[in-house]
Amino acid sequence: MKTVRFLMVGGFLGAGKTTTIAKLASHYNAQGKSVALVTNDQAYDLVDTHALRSQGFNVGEVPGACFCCNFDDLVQTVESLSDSSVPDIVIAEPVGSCTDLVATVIEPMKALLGKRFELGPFIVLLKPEHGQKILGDGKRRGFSPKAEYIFLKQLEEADAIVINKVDKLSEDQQTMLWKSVRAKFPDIPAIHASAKDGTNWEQVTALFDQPPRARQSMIEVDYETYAIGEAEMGWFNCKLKAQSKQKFALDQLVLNLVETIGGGLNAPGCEIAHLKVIGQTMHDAAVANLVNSGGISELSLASEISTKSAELVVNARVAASPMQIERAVEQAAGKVGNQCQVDFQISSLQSFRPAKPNPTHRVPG
Ligand SMILES: Nc1nc2c(ncn2[C@@H]2O[C@H](COP(=O)(O)OP(=O)(O)OP(=O)(O)O)[C@@H](O)[C@H]2O)c(=O)[nH]1
Ligand SMILES: [Mg+2]
Repeated sequence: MKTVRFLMVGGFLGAGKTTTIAKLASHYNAQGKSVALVTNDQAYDLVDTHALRSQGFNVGEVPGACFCCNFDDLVQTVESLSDSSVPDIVIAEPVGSCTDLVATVIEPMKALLGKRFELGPFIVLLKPEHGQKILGDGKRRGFSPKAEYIFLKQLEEADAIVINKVDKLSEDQQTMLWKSVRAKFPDIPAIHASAKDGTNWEQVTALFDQPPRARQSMIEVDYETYAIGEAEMGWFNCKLKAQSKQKFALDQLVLNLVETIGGGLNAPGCEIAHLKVIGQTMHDAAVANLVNSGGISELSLASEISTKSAELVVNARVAASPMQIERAVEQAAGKVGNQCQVDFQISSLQSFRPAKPNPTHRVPG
């Protein structure tokens, strides 16, 4: 039986996991290897799944709970991806607010499925937009200490840390993050890279080619703190049908929506972790993102088309109440609809705060 290499790419909400996974998949495809991807979320209707499929990738989805709490679904999804032809590599993206993934996903995979899957290293991306606040001088805070706890635990369990988005960091910012990572996690290899422009990409792929680090023990995680930190995040997903008598530019519409929703959430103590909108027609897709409060909304996938109708999906993870996010989305739909002469119909609305993590398996520390 063929052994499948299983890779998981960690990192906080908006760190660049989906971007990295797409780039890795293209890299392996170019080497003649077949790749299957697995996305994951606490909710349904995932922008990432649509975005990766629109780029032609073979994607399985584990919705409704994170990998650690839904381990059996992860295994089933990976198995179903191999139904027609077994991929050489499976790359999985866990939920960006999860931690303790080595003890609850990687080690159980090894123990239960080690004959069929060759586990790769657990590489965690450092999100600089929040890393600078959390690892910096402590003055510019975004999240509460309990949510920051998750950010730091994610890095602590990494086999290697990739400080991502180096293309948008000044030399000083790079140095600051580098020194903080070295001081806080002296034993974990780290590199700077950009999943977007490919800076240090060879080093990134070399990391993923390594075997996992031999571990003496698992990290310690206080599940009470973890649960409170995760529940600080309001989770909101919905679908929108956009229709107009005249053609509208799809890229501009999704960008406008993200900017306007972000503007509506610009309140003290209300930090955006990741707000993303995908707009799709039969053949094209556009994705807009905002990864921190006060940041700049940007297009991560451009469609370059105009259309009279599109299906949109909004995924928002924000340190705010689910009601606040829902109101901001509804108001933004009204405002952007008026500006662009587009009629929006909202459906499949899901909003909640994540429940306390309850892993299916956890190997003892
Ligand atoms: N400038 C820059 N932007 C990046 C880079 N990597 C990712 N991004 C952008 O960061 C945003 C979030 O990227 P994603 O890949 O969706 O992040 P993610 O970690 O998958 O986010 P979640 O699934 O919500 O946890 C998008 O706008 C990306 O274009 C990078 O290396 N440089
Ligand atoms: Mg993602």
